[in-house]
Amino acid sequence: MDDSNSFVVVANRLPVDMSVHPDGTYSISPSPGGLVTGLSPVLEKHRGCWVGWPGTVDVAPEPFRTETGVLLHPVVLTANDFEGFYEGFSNATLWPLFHDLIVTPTYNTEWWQAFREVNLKFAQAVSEVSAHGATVWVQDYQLLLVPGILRQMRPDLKIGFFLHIPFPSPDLFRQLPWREEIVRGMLGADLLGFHLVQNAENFLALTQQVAGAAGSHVGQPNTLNVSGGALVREVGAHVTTADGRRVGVGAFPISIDVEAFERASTSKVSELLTTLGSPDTVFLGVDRLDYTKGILQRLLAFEELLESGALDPEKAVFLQVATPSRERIEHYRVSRSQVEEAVGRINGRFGRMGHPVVHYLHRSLSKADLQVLYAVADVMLVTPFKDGMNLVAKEFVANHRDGSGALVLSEFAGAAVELTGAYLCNPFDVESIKRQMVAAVHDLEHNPASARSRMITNSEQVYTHDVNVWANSFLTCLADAGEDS
Ligand code: GDG
Repeated sequence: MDDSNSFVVVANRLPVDMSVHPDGTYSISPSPGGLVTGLSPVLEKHRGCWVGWPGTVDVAPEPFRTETGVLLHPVVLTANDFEGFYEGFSNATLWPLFHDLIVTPTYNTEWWQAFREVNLKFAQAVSEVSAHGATVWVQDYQLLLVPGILRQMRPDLKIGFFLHIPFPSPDLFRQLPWREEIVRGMLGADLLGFHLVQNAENFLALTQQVAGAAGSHVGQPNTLNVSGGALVREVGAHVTTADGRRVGVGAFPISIDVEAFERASTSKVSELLTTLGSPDTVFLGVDRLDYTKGILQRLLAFEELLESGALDPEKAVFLQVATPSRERIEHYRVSRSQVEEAVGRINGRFGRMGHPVVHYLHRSLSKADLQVLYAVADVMLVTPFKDGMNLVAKEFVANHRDGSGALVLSEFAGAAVELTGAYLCNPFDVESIKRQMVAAVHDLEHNPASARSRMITNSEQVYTHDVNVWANSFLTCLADAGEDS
């Protein structure tokens, strides 16, 4: 037991993937994802402790420090925990519900039991490693009950919670059979952070409807005064709980670590361009292979533009990186086969030997390789049906600080609030994606000053609102939060 940590982050996953080999030894490699991208720099700065699951069932390594000084404290999950808590309740109930029912959520009581038990396990692990009066930052939808459990176990802790995915409208959330317990769990925190003002407002409206029904006395929240993208120094609103605690509620749009940004080498960029046949226009998509990300729709848009002759298959290529994700869940398997069928069909129709029009990778790339893709791309396509923020959009923008390139962005991505120089599209409408792809290509070719000014607007936003602004704003508000009303 190590109870000396004064800054503890707890997230479902550790920032590493562990694999167990047949001889019982294991190896550990970094694992990509939005949460890791956002939190790693913060923990490195605080030399903090990260509590989470290492990605294997029934076994976990002893706690260890990473090269950058972060103490990783693994939580052991069983195969049953993994199925009920992770694949079930987290990813087949909460994920679709919080992403506005893009697929239908499943409500299953056994999954809910597993979710409660595993949240208890995480809270116990945090309680063991946290020093008296420590600051604990709980991350994301898998751990919605942890703030409430921790508050009971360790009233001395300062507890913050940040939700990385959207918070749905109260009308949707109220479908959840266990809604009161979830809201009460969240209200165990001193400060609740969301990406967008809209998410925070949804939560505030809900506490009045649901937590009131559960016996909490919910005060009238102040007006939210934090606008998306603004430097947040004050919490916008408060909720007063039954036991008289004030819980801060605010919008803290996450961002990327621009300090760690390294430009791809020019030789690698031109090497890749040559490999691709030196096309005039490179379109790029980079996503976890998730049905919320709208990968199929953007491929269809590309196909229709080739079909109509608006794009020339000799002059345009589409690169799509789809990182494997949640592969045992049915909706993810369906989504993958639809994407791969479309890739095959488009190449069959418009490619020629040695010259596919769509280059598709279903694996995880190194950060350095990803930078090369961002640098090569003329038009980045980020077209989720719904996304809390979307860091890929911000990474592309950071790579084009010189004003080159263009970003086609879904109006339903949180990032759309800040990246006002993007070509906004409605991802449910293939015509809208097509229109914005064509507009972006047109501006790059015929109206470069306008394209450049749009990208400069985007990159200025990202460079002045990086991940440090996000973390410092949240942690400053957390330090002030939690006083009795
Ligand atoms: C959730 C929310 C929110 C992807 N493929 C590779 C790779 N990545 C990295 C990207 C980016 C991150 O993963 C993905 O972040 P996103 O924000 O785009 O999406 P989610 O994973 O869904 O993240 C999201 C985020 O949390 C943070 O709050 O923005 O809305 O859904 O950093 O670069 N990295 C490497 N190889 C890959 O193949 N190295």
